[in-house]
Amino acid sequence: MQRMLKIGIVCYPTYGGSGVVATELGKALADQGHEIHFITYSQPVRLGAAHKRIRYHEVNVSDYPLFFYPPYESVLASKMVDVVKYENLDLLHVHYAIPHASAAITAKMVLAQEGIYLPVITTLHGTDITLLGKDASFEPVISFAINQSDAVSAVSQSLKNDTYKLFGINQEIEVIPNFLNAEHQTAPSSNELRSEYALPEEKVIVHMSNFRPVKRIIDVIEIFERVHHAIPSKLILLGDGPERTRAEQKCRELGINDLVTFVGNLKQPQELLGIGDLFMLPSESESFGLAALEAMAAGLPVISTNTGGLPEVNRHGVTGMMSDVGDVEDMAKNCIYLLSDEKRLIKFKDQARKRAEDFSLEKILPLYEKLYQTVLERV
Ligand code: GMT
Repeated sequence: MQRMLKIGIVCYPTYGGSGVVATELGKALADQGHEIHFITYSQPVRLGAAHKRIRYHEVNVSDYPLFFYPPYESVLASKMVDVVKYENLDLLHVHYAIPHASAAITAKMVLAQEGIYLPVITTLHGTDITLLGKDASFEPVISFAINQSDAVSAVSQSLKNDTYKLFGINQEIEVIPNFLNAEHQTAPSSNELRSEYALPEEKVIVHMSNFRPVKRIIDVIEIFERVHHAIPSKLILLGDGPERTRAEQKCRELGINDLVTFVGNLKQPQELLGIGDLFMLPSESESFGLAALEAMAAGLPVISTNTGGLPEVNRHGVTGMMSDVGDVEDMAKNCIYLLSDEKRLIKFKDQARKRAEDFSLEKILPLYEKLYQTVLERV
């Protein structure tokens, strides 16, 4: 019989793929019978309703006049030590290298002094490697934290390759892809909701992200500007972030603001994804592309770039189409190709939905549980 574990999960609680994956993983593990302790600075957005096997431990950094930079990493490590000791955790699973993996390694060393062995599992999500990895000021600490972890996973083969390329790693890295939660697997689409955003003869194009520069939101708008002349359509933008104002200005400048809805952040985006016909993700870099997977599960073919882990999710000519980063002409051409032929669009929608099943919770969850068991068997 499988042993039920007490697991600490550390993640960014905000909107963003790594926090979503960590939270959904914790919820799924709790459903399996494990006891989950989230350790973060605020309640993870996807945590939702209370669960009898989920606890949440908030990390509070006190405001002290001497601090120019609040010492979050030290407080986080101390909190980890406290929760591991007093809740008798079996292991810590940290998502994102900086500062979670490095704080976990500090906690591990503190606990070792007291004779407590703390296994640390680190999951790499993307920009902790692809963007921060290029910044020499982080490199020694990221390499150390990865090498000192008891097990490391990356969300795609591409991210695994980048990690070996950018850091001095002597650790085995296991690829465990992103997965879909139960709501995404069952979300129905609604004609009534669709009619609030578009006329029956219009197509609905959707983009969802945290509007960071890496998402190239201006490309989304430039592509849509080309598409709507050929295909009557509307653009729905889900999410929020630093590029939103620039994106709004761009829509006004192009005179398409009536065709574009900025919805903002949604805790449960699947209902709106479900009314779409096509999803756009023209990212500069993307280690996996959870948003694309969530869209595919809702039956939206994906027009994306061919960067990072995207080709491991989106199949060119099957579940969507891919282009080089910045090639807005090609992406607009691909959108028109898919939207202009109803039979072709339906075929792509079915294929996208089918491909998303490869990343179901049932398929991916056991990979994490196996990783935990492997680490614990070494004790
Ligand atoms: O994409 C973001 O900006 C958020 C970022 C994060 O770290 O939360 O997402 C990363 O992790 C996701 C979950 O593993 C991946 O699906 C995203 O592709 C990845 N983002 C990038 O690589 C830019």
